[in-house]
Amino acid sequence: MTHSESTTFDLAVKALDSFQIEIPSWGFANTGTRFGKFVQPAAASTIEEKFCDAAEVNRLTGVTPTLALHVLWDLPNGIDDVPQVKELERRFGIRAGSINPNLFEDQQYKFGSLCNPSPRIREQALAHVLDSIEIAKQFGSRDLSLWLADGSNYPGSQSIRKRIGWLEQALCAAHDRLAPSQRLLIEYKPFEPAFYHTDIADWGMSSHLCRVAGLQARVLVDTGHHYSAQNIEQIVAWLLHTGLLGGFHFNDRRYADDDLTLGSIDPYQIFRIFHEIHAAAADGLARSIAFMIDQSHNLKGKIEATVQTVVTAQELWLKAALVDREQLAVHQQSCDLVAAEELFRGAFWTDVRPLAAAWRLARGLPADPLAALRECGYVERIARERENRQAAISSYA
Ligand code: AFD
Ligand code: MN
Ligand code: MN
Repeated sequence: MTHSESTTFDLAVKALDSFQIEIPSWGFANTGTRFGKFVQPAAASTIEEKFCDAAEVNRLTGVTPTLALHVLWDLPNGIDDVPQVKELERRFGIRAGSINPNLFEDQQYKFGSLCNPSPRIREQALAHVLDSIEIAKQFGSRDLSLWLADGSNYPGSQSIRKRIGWLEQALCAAHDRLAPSQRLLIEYKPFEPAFYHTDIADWGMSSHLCRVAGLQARVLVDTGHHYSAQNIEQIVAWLLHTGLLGGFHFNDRRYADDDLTLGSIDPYQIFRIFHEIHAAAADGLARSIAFMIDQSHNLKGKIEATVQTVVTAQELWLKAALVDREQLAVHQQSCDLVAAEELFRGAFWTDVRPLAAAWRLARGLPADPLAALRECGYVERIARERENRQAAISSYA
């Protein structure tokens, strides 16, 4: 199909109408690195403030209706906090999204959680996962998003194969507790905080664990969880081909799991990932893929960085949608390398900001969400309110 002006806009509308991305509650809170944190007056410190900030991002962008929750940080009392959060869902028009158990902060997890040599600690970790699944059921959340920090720091200090067996048992038990509509997303990460081996280090291990756990388990690809030379879009193509791609935690990185804002270092990589998804969707493959942001905004303003990330993700998604895949297939088949590459890169070089702005106006949204955030004074207002609240609290402390 040739890409006339109207066809391009039709393509843009179709692509942007189909795009949603989940924002993380922890992206609004003060976070840091192991060298400390720089607190921000506008940072959210309560689940209510996180929902409020998420609602502002969704008001500006229109594509972030769900908020990923971290059980320990957002629901400190576990399932007992669900009614309060359901009230926040209603009040702010934002739904609870994926539910993230916390298997890495408790002191008992020093030598692992689901892979800990102690059966008692493994049982407690599994109990937390099962509680998190119940919380997900009460919210009607589809995805239980599991990340383990489990691993070891020194060769010979742990049995890697025993830990695989313990992990398989735990994930089977967790999978058996899922509701029919739920999924277990198994995230992999080759390094940090364990520095010799991590128990779920790559997409192959995660894929194996999905197959062992059951048909509702899927792989979660965190774009920051790869060695610098890894071809992530190739991993994505394999997971699409095998039907194991559950979703993404998007961020960018220069060195490691830096949790920088998506597209800030290598936008072309995200474009290439999105191209694989558009192409697979055209083949009826890419269903129910969860797009989620997983970033820590240590230096940038939390809400500004989140809006910037959402806008960048939309633009890269739209750029990838503009690839003329039929013509590309012709060049690929004939091995016309430069023609294929020039067509592919041509879509990436396209400035889609006018198209995205037109789509936003057609949907009753600000043409430039970042500018709208700056103009509306939301950040300044909540910074004053939250600073005053902190001052009031500390005056009683
Ligand atoms: C850290 C981990 C992982 C996890 C996230 C939220 O590296 O990406 O998904 O925390 O728990 O970034
Ligand atoms: Mn992640
Ligand atoms: Mn991470």
